[in-house]
Amino acid sequence: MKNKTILSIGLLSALVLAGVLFFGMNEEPTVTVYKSPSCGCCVDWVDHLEANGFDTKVENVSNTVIIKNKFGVGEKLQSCHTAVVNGYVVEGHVPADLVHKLLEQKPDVKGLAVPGMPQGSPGMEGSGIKEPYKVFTFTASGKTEVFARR
Ligand SMILES: [Cu+2]
Repeated sequence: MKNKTILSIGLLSALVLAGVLFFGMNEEPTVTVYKSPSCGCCVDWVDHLEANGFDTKVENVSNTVIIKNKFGVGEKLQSCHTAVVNGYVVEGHVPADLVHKLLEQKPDVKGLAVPGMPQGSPGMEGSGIKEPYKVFTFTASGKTEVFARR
């Protein structure tokens, strides 16, 4: 009887350890967000990422254009903030579920972008207006494709 109890405890510990390892490995990577210090909707987008399982690191920069040029975000794709996660660039108010999808599917692109700041996109809900918008993939050479419509 005693041996059985010890065995049970052993099995339970092994299961718990396996669980910790499993979830540990599935943890989402940190998203580094570059934004200007005064950007409010950028902070709201960061909150949206956090609420959807991402760890974030915010870098306030005085000139976001330098960052956009550095990460190859073309003029037509530009928004307020630029983020980097697992080597992918995420420009603007991209919904978190699409960032998860990007990291799962690992397409051969530079990143995702929501150009401008569409009303109703994550972090842009303030007005209550919901404007339809497109989420694009873009490549280093500037080729874009529609990844999702919201
Ligand atoms: Cu914004």
